[in-house]
Amino acid sequence: MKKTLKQTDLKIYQALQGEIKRQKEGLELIASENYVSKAVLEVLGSVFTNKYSEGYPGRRYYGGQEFTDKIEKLAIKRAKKLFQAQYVNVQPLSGAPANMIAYSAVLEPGDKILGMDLSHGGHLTHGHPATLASKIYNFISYKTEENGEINYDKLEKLALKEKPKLMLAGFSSYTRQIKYRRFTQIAKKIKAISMIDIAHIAGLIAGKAVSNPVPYFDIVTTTTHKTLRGPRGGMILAKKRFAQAIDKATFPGFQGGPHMNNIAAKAVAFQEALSPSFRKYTQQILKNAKTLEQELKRKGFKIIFQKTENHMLLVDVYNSKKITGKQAEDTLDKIGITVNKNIIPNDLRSSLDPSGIRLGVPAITTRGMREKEVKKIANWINIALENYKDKEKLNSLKKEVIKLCRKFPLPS
Ligand code: DSN
Repeated sequence: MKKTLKQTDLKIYQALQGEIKRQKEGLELIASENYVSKAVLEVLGSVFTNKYSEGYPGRRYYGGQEFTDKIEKLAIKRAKKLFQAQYVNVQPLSGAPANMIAYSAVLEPGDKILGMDLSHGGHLTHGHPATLASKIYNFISYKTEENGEINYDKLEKLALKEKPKLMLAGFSSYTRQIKYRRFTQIAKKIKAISMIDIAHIAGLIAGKAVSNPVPYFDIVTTTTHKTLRGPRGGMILAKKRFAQAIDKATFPGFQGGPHMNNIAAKAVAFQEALSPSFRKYTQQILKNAKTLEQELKRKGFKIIFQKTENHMLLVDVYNSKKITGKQAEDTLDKIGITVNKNIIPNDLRSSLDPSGIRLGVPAITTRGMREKEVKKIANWINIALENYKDKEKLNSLKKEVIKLCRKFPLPS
C-alpha cells in the first residue's frame, strides 16, 4: 500500500502544513514571490524529477528522453512566443546561475562588466563583492540620481571611460522603467555586449503591462518564479548568434543535468502566461502597486525612486517613520504581512538592519485583491509601524489580516 508523507515523515508533513497555513492566512508582500497554479505544482511534484537529461532535445547523453525532449521543446517554443525571442535556454536552475552562465558564455575572466549598484536597486550577481562573479570579473557600477532615474548621459560617459565588455541593465529593487533603446545604444557605441536581467519584471513583460526589452538586448536573463508566476527557476533569452555559446556555457560549462520537473513546470507556466487572463493580471499588478504607493505617500512614507512603474515599492521607513527596516519587517511579520528589509541608495545603515523595506503586490494580486484591499493593507502597515510596541493593536491587526485572507483563497 502506498504511504503518505504524513505516515513516512511526520516532521516534514507538519512543516508543510504549517507553511500552507502561513501562506493561506498571511499577506505576501515580498516583491519576488508569488503563488503558482495547481497545474504548475502538479508537474513540479511529478516523475519528471526522476530523469537525467544532460544535453539538449535530440542530442542527450542518456537514453529515455522521449517525453523530456517534448517538454523542453514546448517550454522553449512557448517562451519564444511570450518574449519574441530568437533563442531560449530553459535549463538554468535559477536567476543567479543564469547570470553566471551568461557572463561565462561571452566573457573571459578579468573582463569588465558595468552593472547597477546593489543599493541603487541592482542584484548581488550584478557585481557585489561577496559574489563569485565579482571574483572572476571586473565589475564597475552605476547609480541612480536623486530623482530616482538613471542619468543616461552620465552612464554614457562612464561607459566611454571604462569601456566594459558587457553592459548590464536590470534590478531587484528598482521601481522605475529602463530606457532600453538608450541603454543599448550606449552599449553599441562602445561595442559592448548588452545584457538585461528581467527577473523581477518578466511577468509584466509577458503580460504586456511593460514594454519588452528582448528585441533590444543581446542577452536577457530571468527567473521564472516572480511576476511570471512559474516554478523557481531560470532562463536565458538571446539573439541567435549567442545560441551555441550559451548552450555550451550552460551544459557542460556550468551545470549538469537540468531539472526536468522544473522545465515541465516552466512550460505549463508559460502557457498560462500566454492567456488573456494573464494580461489582465499584470495590468492589475500595476494598478495595485500604484495604489499602494499613493496610500503610503499619503500616510507620510518616503518612497525611494519617487514612484513605482512596476510591481514593487522601496520605502524608506527609517527616515519617515523612525523604525528600522528590520524592526518593520519583524513588526509586519507579527500581523501576518510578509515583507523584506532592504537597503536604500546611500544607506547609512547596515544591510542586516537597513533603512528600507521592499513591498510588492504580485502575490496578493494573484489572490484577486484589488485597489480596495490594497488601501486596507496600506492602512494596516501604517498603523502597525506607528504602533510597533503596542501588542494589543498588533494582535487585532493580525485578526483583520486573517479575515481578509480567508476571502481570497490561493489559486486552485
Ligand atoms: N531574492 C530575489 C529577490 O527577492 O529579488 C532576487 O535574488
